[in-house]
Amino acid sequence: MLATSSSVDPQFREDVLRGLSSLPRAIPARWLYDSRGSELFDDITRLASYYPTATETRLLERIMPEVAKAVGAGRTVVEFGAGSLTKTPILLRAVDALRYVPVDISGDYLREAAEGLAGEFPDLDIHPVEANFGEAMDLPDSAHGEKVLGFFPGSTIGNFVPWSATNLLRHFRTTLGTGALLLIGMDRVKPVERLVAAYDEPEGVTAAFNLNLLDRINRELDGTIPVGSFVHEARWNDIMSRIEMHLVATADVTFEVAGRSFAMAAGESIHSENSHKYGPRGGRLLLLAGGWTPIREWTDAAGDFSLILAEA
Ligand code: AVI
Repeated sequence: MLATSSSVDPQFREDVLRGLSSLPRAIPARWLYDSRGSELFDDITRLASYYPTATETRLLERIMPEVAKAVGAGRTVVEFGAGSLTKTPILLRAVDALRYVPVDISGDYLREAAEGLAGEFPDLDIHPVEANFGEAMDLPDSAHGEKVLGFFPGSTIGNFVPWSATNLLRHFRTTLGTGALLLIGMDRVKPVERLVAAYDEPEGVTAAFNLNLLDRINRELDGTIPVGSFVHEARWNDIMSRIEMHLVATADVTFEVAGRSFAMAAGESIHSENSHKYGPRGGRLLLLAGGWTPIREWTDAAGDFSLILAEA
């Protein structure tokens, strides 16, 4: 069924039309996450080849006594992009959080996260905030200042190009206030074969996640993109230190989106996501550039993933 024009996010329409008209063609990664995309991303996190989720969860479990010591008890935990129901409880329990403020653009997702945690933490004051965490925002008073711990796991920072990643970190700083702490997950640079295998696995879930963007465009923007004439590709861009996801046309194609016509030649692609990978010093420098002073960094034994604690 076609979405009515009133139910389509005008920003989606604008980003897609601009992205398909520019060269190289690129659409911001946030549009990968409609409800189907979010389900597929959940499936990705359970794939054996997608190491970040399991590695970060194990690392969090291991370092929690040290984090708790560094952070102290009774904090308000503010999670940007709520909420990983596997990772969040580990942190809340270890730091004996008083208050939990999940921030997400999706109200449905927030309600689910809040309900999921309420049973497990009956004494925790849960205060969801429906907002775009990409912008500075007003949070409840308890979520500002020295007793606050921001949490940004999952290497989501990697999906932002460095100039926008530093802007994001500055917004976190403004939102959380001087003296706040931030615990942030960053995926590390590693051999290309492992990186590519994590983003293009034999099960084809990441391919489905990427191709779903074209289905979404067809559904919501009255598109006629021949989805069967596109394939998913994960490319390592060494100079930019990032995995890129592309949707590559396998034949010359023409199609319409929102009443506009487009043509792509075989081999041309639509760039749909960046996932930056950081070395130890690069990750800490990014934090410094965003106004945060790194205090500690922990990595798993293989050096695949790191969690950094920083102070505003
Ligand atoms: C959400 N984000 C951190 C994931 C990543 O690894 O960049 C998104 C993803 N894209 C493909 N697989 C996972």
